[in-house]
Order: sequence, then structure tokens, then C-alpha cells
Amino acid sequence: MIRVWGRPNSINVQKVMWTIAELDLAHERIDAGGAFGGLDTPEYGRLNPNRKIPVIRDGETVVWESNAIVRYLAAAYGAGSLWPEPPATRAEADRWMDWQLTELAPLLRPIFWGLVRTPADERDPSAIDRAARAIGPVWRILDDHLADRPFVGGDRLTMGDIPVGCAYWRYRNLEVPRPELPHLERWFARLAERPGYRAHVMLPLS
Ligand SMILES: N[C@@H](CCC(=O)N[C@@H](CS)C(=O)NCC(=O)O)C(=O)O
Repeated sequence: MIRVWGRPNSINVQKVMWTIAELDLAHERIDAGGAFGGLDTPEYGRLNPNRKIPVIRDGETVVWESNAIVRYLAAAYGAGSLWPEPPATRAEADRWMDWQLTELAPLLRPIFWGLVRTPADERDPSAIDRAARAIGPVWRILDDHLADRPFVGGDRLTMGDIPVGCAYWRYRNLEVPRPELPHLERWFARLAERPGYRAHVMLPLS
């Protein structure tokens, strides 16, 4: 039984819950973070010294950092499916996971926080606008990559789709100007057929 700490509206928790759903793993999720609190206890600090969500415990193994959790679960339970065995295919999946954290997240965060988690009278419209203009060309890089393959890592869903799939749901639901992203839209339609994506990612932004 895998135990997950985190609230369902956190993008980083969504990555983990979607992965668990794809792998059909027995699990229990404990609400933590945001309005649920619980991150400042000594016990939580021992689980994750960063006092962030998500964290998982699988037997004696504790993992924090969402993309590391997705990799762990894929390696432990998804060999040949979410975890591609050939190193070159795995590197393809892997690099889009790092890309989500390093290239996309720093631009998506100010838009999401600005429009969803900041009261209207406290928003910084110029910071939101700057990030919204900057993120379009970054998404176009993934759009180009998906022009000739159905999923990020090739013919089928891998761990590489998970972080960017969670980020794309947020992006396409934020009220900002977006470029045409036809290949991303076709990929999104494929993700939206998956029960785990619908249950854990396609949620109202909050
Ligand atoms: N790089 C970390 C970031 C973790 C993170 O920033 N988590 C946020 C939620 S998405 C958090 O714990 N916020 C405090 C809270 O929810 O109370 C990861 O990917 O897991």
C-alpha cells in the first residue's frame, strides 16, 4: 500500500496520483498542505525536510520531489510501460520531465498564481502578461516535438507525458492569449481519454 501526502489541487500531487492510476496501484492519499496544513509537524519534517507536498511512502521507502516520485513509481511498477526500458527512449521521456520543471514551471507559476490564487485587486497584470507572452514559444517546442508522434516518448504513454500533461491542463484553462498548438491539442485529446488523467488532473483550477 502506497501512502501519498498532498492535496488534490496541487499540480505536483496530480502528477503522482495520475501515475498511481495508470499503474493501478493500491494506495491511500492523506490531505496535506494548503488549507489542510499538517506540513509543520516534526513527523512531517522527517518525511520531507522541505515541508512540501507531495511525499510518498512505499514500505520503507520515502520519496519527495514530484518528478522523482513519478520516476520511482514508473521504475518500480511500470517497467516497459511508463518506464521505457531502452535508455534512449527513457532519456526522451526523462528530458521532458526536466523540461517541465526548468523551462515551463517558472513561467506557468506566475500566471497560475496571478490569475487563480491571487485576489483580483492584488494581481500584477504586467508580470502575468510578461509570463504569458514568454510561455507560448516554450510550449511551441513541445508542440513541434509532438508533430510526428502520439506521445512525448513515442508510440505510447510514458512517464514523460505526466508532468507536461498536468501543466498543459492548467495552461489551456488559464485566460491568457495562447498560440495555435495543434499537436498539443491532439495529444491532449489522447490524454483526456485516460481515466486517471480525467480523475486527477482535469479538475477545476483552484
Ligand atoms: N519541486 C517540488 C515542489 C513542491 C511544492 O512546491 N509543493 C507545493 C504544492 S504544489 C507545496 O507544498 N506548497 C505548500 C502547501 O501546499 O502548503 C516538487 O515537484 O515536488
